[in-house]
Amino acid sequence: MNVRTEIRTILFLGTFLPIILLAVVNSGCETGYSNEMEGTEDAVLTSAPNVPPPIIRNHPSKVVVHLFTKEKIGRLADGVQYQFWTFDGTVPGPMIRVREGDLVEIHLSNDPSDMMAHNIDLHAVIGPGGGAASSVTPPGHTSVFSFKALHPGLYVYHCATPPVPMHIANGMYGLILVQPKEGFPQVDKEFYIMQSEFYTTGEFGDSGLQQFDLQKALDERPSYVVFNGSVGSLTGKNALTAETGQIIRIFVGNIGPNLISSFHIIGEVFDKVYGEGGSTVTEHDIQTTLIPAGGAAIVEFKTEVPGTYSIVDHSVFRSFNKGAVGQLVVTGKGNELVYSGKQADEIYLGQPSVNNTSDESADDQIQTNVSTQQVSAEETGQQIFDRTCIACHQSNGQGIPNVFPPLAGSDFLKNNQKTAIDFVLHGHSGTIMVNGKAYNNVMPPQPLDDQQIAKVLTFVRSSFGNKMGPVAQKEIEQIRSAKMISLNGDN
Ligand code: HEC
Ligand SMILES: [Cu+2]
Repeated sequence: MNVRTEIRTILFLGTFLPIILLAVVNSGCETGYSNEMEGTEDAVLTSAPNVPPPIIRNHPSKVVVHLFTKEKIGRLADGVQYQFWTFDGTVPGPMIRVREGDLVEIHLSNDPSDMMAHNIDLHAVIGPGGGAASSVTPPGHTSVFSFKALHPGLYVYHCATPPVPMHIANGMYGLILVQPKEGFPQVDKEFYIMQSEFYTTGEFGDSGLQQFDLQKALDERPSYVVFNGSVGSLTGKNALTAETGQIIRIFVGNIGPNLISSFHIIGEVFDKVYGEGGSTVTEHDIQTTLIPAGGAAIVEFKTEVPGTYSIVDHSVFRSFNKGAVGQLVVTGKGNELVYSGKQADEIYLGQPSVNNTSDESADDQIQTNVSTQQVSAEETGQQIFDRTCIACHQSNGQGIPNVFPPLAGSDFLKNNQKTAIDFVLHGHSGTIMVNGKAYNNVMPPQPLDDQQIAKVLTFVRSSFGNKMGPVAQKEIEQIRSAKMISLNGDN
């Protein structure tokens, strides 16, 4: 190239390059995107709670998705195993992300060691069985089919080989996101959560390898309701993390197989919800969003205040007793205008007229209170137990595993007579050990007078197989007055 052509090139580029660039940028803004199919790429697959990165192409491509099925024993909870049937060896299976208009080619391989044939039904597919009809794959085979991602949104995929409910119940599901061609607004973090149930022969927490229980599945009575395939998959060291001031987007799926999820994050409000996983924001300022079985939702919110936020199905027995709880740990500087933190802790002695108090000197008590006291004078320890303790410690004092400690055969009760009185009088929160198991929950103070407490503890100590001596009313009085003094001292 001689000097003259060089100058000409520079001149040419100098004049025309900005115009060319402008044209490209403009076409991007006006028509947005090309509809021409261009190139081939392998899909990035991620296991929960990770989400594949946003797709920044402005044209459709052919996207190849390699999945395999594998039957394997895995952890359902601490000490509890289950014979899972999986996509890619995980429950849920990997998250797939494609772009609206893409031609998606699915390669489904079934591990040679599997016992069953498997296939895949993607709810984003328009075609028989959502692809299931074309992907029945015996062990040691691979099936291939393709589909065009016509509808943007978040979709469930699952195995649909007969018996379909069993393949789903055993763990064969995941999410596929068809990103709208204009993309999603940028956020700081994206997560993938999928809720599901497990129907095991044992009850929640029963250790060892658990079998699928068909009757419980038919009765829609799961032993486990979990996020991301197991109890604890999103808590403790597995908790999701974020910093204050970040915008979080969660892609949430619910496969069921039976239950609807009332998805909620305790202490957050969803700024945006893409209802039922559709391509548009349908709601703002939402506390709890319903996710049908075989459906999804996209939620977005901004973190403002540091702390640990529980992610739950607000059908709360599932969360507190069956495993459906995760955590989002937010660190960083908080905004005290948004949330003050605890500003006071003062003693409250109750309304004299409604509190079932034992204060004998208060002779101006209203009629109902007097009658309560009259009833209580005749009440037996068993009746007091049935009225107050039974809700948590259960009818035979057996408690509820991991939630309410047993009173039947409790070594704690046996070794800590004074502490037991203190629990009933003042309640207790924090970790205690009962028969080698840790409990970390809250027992509220019980609204009973000294005589009632003596009766109920005497009953508990001599029932449910317990063989401990009676508790005298005097002992209760001592502990109550000791505590009163210390409280007065505090003031
Ligand atoms: C609202 C639920 C609830 C009620 C009602 C309740 N408890 Fe408890 N109780 C608990 C919890 C939870 C613990 C464990 C506390 C912890 O983790 O700090 C506990 C612990 C205890 C313990 C010590 C641990 C053990 O297993 O030995 C005793 C004793 C006890 N409760 C007795 C009673 C008696 C008696 C009553 C009725 C007068 C009663 N509780 C009512 C929830 C309850
Ligand atoms: Cu299957």
